[in-house]
Amino acid sequence: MTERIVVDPVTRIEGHLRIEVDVDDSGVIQEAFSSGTAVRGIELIVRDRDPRDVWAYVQRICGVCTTTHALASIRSVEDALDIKIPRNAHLIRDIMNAAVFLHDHVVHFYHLHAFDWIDVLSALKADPNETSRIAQSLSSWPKSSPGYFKDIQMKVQKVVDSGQLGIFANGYWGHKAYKLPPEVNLLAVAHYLEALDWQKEIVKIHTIFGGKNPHPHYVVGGMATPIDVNSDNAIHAERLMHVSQIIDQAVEFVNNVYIPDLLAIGSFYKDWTYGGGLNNYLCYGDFSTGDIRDVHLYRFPRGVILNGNFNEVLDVDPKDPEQVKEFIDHSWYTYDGKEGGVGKHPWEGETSLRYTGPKPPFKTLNTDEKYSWLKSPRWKEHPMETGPLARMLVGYALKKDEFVGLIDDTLKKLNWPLEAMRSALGRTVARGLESILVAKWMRDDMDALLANIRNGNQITFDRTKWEPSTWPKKAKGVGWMEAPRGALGHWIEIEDGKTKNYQAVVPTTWNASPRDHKGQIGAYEASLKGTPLLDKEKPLEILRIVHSFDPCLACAVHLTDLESKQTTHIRIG
Ligand code: NFE
Ligand code: MG
Repeated sequence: MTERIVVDPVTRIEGHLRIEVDVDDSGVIQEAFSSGTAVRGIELIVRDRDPRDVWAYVQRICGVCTTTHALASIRSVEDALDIKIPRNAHLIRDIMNAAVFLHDHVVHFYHLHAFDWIDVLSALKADPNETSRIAQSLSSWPKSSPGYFKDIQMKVQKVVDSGQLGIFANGYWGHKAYKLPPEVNLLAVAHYLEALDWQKEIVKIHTIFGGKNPHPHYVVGGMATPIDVNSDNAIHAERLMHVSQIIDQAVEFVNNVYIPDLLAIGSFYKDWTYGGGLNNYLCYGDFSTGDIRDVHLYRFPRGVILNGNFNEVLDVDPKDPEQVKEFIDHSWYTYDGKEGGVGKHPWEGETSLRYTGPKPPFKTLNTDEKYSWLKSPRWKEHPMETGPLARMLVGYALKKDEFVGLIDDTLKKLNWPLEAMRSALGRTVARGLESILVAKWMRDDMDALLANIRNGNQITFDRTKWEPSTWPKKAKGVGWMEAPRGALGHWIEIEDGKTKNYQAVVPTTWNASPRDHKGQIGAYEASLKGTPLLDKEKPLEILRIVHSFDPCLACAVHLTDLESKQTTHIRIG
C-alpha cells in the first residue's frame, strides 16, 4: 500500500511548485512527481520585436536571478550577428554575474534552505558563551562575543513571546530530523540576520554597473554604462573603488561566515546522504578568461557526466539539433497540435497552449498524463541535473586544480567519500564551494578591469553592428551561460531585423522537469525516491531535498497565455 502526500505550494522558493510523493507503509518515498503549477512568462511576447530589446523583456522572467536572462539574451543576439564585445564589457558582465551567484547562494543558504537543517526555537535554549566559543573556533569573523549572541537570542525570544513568528512562522520546529545542538542553531540564526544585511550590499555592484537592481541595464554590443574615471556623468574612480570594496567584503563573508557555517552544520548531517538523484550532470560552462566563444577558456568548464562515470566528460553543443531537446509528453502543451512523442531542439521549439485536457486546479496530479507547466529538457534524450553540484563535479572529473583541491579538502573535513557528494547536502556543499571560486574570479576580473582602465582603456561598448542594416537577412544564435541554478540557454532566430522565434531552456526546467516521452523522471523526482520520512504530517525531508536545488519556478515556466484564460486559482490562507 502506498499513500500520496502533497506539498503545495513549496515555500521559500521562487514561483509555484507542487510536489506529490507516494510513500509506503514504512514512510519511504517510492515515487515522486514535480509540477510547476502557474503559467506566466515571456517566450511568445518577444516575437517580432527588435532583437536588441529582447533582453529587457526576458529579464522579467525572474526577479531572483535578476540579470541572468538579460545576459543570456544579449549573448544569443551577439552570437547570431557575430558581434564581438569590448574586453571591459565582458569583465563587467562577469563581475555582475558573479555578484548574482554570491547573492543567490548566500540568500539561499541562510534564508531559503537553512531552516531545513536549523531549528530556530532550539536556539532559545543555547548557552551564548558556548556559541561564542564555537564561533571563534570556526573563523575570525569579529561578531562573536557572548553578548552579541545573547542579544540575538533575546531578539528571537521577543518574536516568539509576541506569538507572531513572522519570518519564522510555519517551520517544523522540534522535528526529529533536526540534529544541531542549540548553540549551533543560535550561531546560524545570528548569521541568518547578518546575511540579510549583507545581501543588500552586494547588489550595489549591479546598481553601479547596471543602473539598478533587480533588472540592471544591458546592451547588445557591450555594457550600457560608460566609464570615465574623471567624469561625474559616468562610472568614475570613486564608484569603481566602491565596487572593489564590496567585492572584498563579499570574499570575506563567503570565506569567514558562509563556508565555516556550511561545514559546521554539514558535519552534524553528514550521515544523512539522501537526495542524490539522477547521477547525470550537465554544464554549458562560463566565466571565460578570454572570448566568451572560446569554450577552452571557461573557468566553469563545459561537459556532461553520464551515469556517474567520472572517467569520461562528454562534449556538449547547444547548437547541435540532436543534443538539447524539449519534450512535452507530460506537460500541458502541444507540439504541432499533437500531445507529444517528439522532442524539439529550441531553434525549432514551440510554446503552444492548445492542450485542452485537464489542468489545475485538481485534487492530485494526473501523473499518467500531463501534470506540469514545465517542459522536459533532455540531453541526447537523457534527463540531467544542472547547477552547483554539476559544475563542481564536471570540474573535478576534468581534474581542474581549483576544483580538485576544494573538493578533496572538503571530503577530508567531512570524512566523506566522493559518492557522498551525490546527495542533498552534497549539493548544498557544492554551492558553497563554488562560491569560493566565483568570489575569487570576481576579484580577479575586477583587478583586470582596473588595470585596463589604468592603461587608458575605458571602452565598454562597440556600435559597429548596432544598425539592423548591417545584419544578414536571417540569423540564428544561442546565448548560453551558467546561472546560479545551472545551465541556461536562450535560442533566437532573427529574420528581417526582427525576432522570429525565441526559446529559453532554464536551469530549473531541467531540474524540476516532469517525466518525458520515455517515462524517464526528472532530477527532483529522482532525488526524492528512496528517502524515508520520519513524520508524514511534517515532510521536512521533502523540503530539504527539493530546496537543495534552489528551485525557481518563475524561471522554469516562462510563457504567456495570450487569451487570458483562467488556468489556475490560488487560494492563500
Ligand atoms: Ni529564477 Fe534562474 C537561475 C535562471 S532558474 S532563478 O539561476 O536562469 O532555474
Ligand atoms: Mg522555454
